[in-house]
Amino acid sequence: MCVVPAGAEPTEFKENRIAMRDFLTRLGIEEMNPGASDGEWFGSGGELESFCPTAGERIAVVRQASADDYDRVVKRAGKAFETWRMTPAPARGEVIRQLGLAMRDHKKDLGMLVSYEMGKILSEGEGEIQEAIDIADFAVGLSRQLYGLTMHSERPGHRMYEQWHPLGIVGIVTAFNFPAAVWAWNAMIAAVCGDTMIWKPSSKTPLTAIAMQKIANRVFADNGHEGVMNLVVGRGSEVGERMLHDRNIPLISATGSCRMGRRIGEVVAGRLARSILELGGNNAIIVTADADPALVLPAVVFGAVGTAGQRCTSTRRLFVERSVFDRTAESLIKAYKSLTIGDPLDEKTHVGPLIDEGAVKEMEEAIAKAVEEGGEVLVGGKRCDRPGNFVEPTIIKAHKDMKIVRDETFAPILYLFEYGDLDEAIAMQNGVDQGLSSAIFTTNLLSAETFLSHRGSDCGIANVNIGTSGAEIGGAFGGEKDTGGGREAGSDSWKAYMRRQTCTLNWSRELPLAQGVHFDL
Ligand code: UN1
Repeated sequence: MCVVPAGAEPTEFKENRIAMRDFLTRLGIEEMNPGASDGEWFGSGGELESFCPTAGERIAVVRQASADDYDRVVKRAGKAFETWRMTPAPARGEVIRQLGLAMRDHKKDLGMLVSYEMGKILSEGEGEIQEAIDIADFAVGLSRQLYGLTMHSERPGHRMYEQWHPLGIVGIVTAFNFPAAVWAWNAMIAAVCGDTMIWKPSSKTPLTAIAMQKIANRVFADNGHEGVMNLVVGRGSEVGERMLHDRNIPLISATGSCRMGRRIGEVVAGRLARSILELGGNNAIIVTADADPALVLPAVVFGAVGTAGQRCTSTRRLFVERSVFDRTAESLIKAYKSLTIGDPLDEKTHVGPLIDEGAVKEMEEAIAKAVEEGGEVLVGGKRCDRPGNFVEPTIIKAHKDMKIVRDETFAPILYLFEYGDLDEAIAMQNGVDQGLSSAIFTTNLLSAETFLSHRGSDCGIANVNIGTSGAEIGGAFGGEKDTGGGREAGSDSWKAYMRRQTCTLNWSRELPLAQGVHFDL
């Protein structure tokens, strides 16, 4: 089924690679890049290579940050905080407005870099940069709306209100699958809130981080605010651990696996600091008998195979009502067979490669386990017979006793289940440890509202007639249970990046105590 463009050899990408050097140059990526920046670029740790997952060639090398480099960055971020927090929030928003414009100027090149380094298709690469631009726009507006409440005091001549102050240095840990946008969710909001920050990107996608940081450096330097946004490319075991334990960092916002999040949550809670955790998902779509098949098909296919199944929000489980099961399965199999797998920079491609060899192995293991547990591969199931980390998007007919369906495998595997009534489908959907995203396809109001009710989906995101992935930045993004409970991006997620202060002001000439307490001297 693997529809791969003819001549699928690494040399096939040669032309692209030559064109590519141009955009890497335009983004300031060189053969050898320092990976730490507080406005200046430096790095005295070991070398890290970045590979293109499509053809496996080395794109460039990064000189990582050592523990000493990390300390230098923290110092600079702390110093920048002293002036940045005193800069009025709308003036901070103005810098982010300029950063949004600068990202617009480089959208095409950045989108190509994301696609080249991470392997998602070009349209999704550009979409990711659009998401970064969108959150910048959101943050600009927010910079004039960091509202606190006022309360009526129970005491005469007293006024009570709350205000929001910047928190300090925020640590941002991001994953390879969204190497630009998830940083932007955190960075743009943290910046207008008056925080400075240190970004530790995934070691699988350091170049996208360096390109984004270069743009940020330029904009912040033009405005005389170096050191607000900082980058540290380095090993989790070195700089990552140091960051977790660092009492200079009151908030760590991290995206990654549940295992990683558990470690971060424990360490950060151990020093009574805060974390925002956006961890694994095991997202499901429920298709009722009255669902519109014209919506179901593209939503499920994009949800399950978009970004080659490597989104936190990817659709991993599909529950289809018995009477429409065969019809739905057939149309999905047909659609999967028509997918073009190949160079993500080719506009005809639907599915690019997985990030690395390890991801291919994990997918193969998950499929083998599913078969062992009684699952039936309906389509796909194998790695593609070509160089690179290409795999066939796979649908497995599953039953609810299978253990593997409880795991998040970062690959395009869709487990297909048949169900009888909606309560059963909702119970199966909620019956996993993760709780990020969920969706129902139905034209029945009662089914839709049941799904959205307190006894419906237990996830942080619940959609009707929309797939599980591709959330807009305007809402709060995150999930429940093992997904970690954090919220990033829109709505009032900004509150996590600030400290709340409740203020009571006495403008009378008396000193009454609250709760009617008397204490006469
Ligand atoms: C992620 O996979 O970590 O909702 C983020 C989506 C994107 C963000 C995904 N807007 O699919």
